[in-house]
Amino acid sequence: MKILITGFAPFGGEAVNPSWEAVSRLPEQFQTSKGEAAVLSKHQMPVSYNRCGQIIEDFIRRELPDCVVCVGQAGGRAGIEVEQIAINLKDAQSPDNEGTVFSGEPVTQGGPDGRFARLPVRDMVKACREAGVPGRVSFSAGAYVCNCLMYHVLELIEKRYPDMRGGFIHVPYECGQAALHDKIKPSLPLATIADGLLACLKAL
Ligand code: PCA
Repeated sequence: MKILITGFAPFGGEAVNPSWEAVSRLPEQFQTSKGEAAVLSKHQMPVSYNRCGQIIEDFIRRELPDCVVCVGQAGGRAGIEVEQIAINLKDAQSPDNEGTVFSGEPVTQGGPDGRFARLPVRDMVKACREAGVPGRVSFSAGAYVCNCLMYHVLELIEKRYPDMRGGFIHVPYECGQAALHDKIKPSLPLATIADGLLACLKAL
């Protein structure tokens, strides 16, 4: 099984993004819990509403993976959160890394309001927790760039790659990053975030 996995570049004044740091640490090859050989192809995504869709589309077209798993940072969340749904909305006060701000705009004009993940979200969360890493199913990926990327991936799958699976996982701050903030927010060690992600992927 070929898995295309992405993490994001740092944003919002942070020096690192734990999604990319954790994805970088994952082994390139492993066995799933069903004994299938899995190979990872890793890419870093820019925090850009306007470019993320085209970039993931190019990766998918070039690599034709069996599964696409995008990962992003959700500062303030306390564990690994496998997203159930992407919504057709771009709406956040913070600009992306290109200075773009959206308020109440659709990701795709005329698209459905929401698109469900095409991943075994509950099995993934179960595997994560059994590996000793806190996790849960999340019912909101927000309305910023992560949700936008997830919506694009699911739209591409629906329109062009019906046999492909795909979805999104949010991860918390990593401890070293959180330690730089004056206000204490939940965090996990980077190695633990990577362990949780790997457990999720083994459940695919
Ligand atoms: N998290 C942001 C965008 C990039 C990232 O890692 C989000 O949750 O939308």
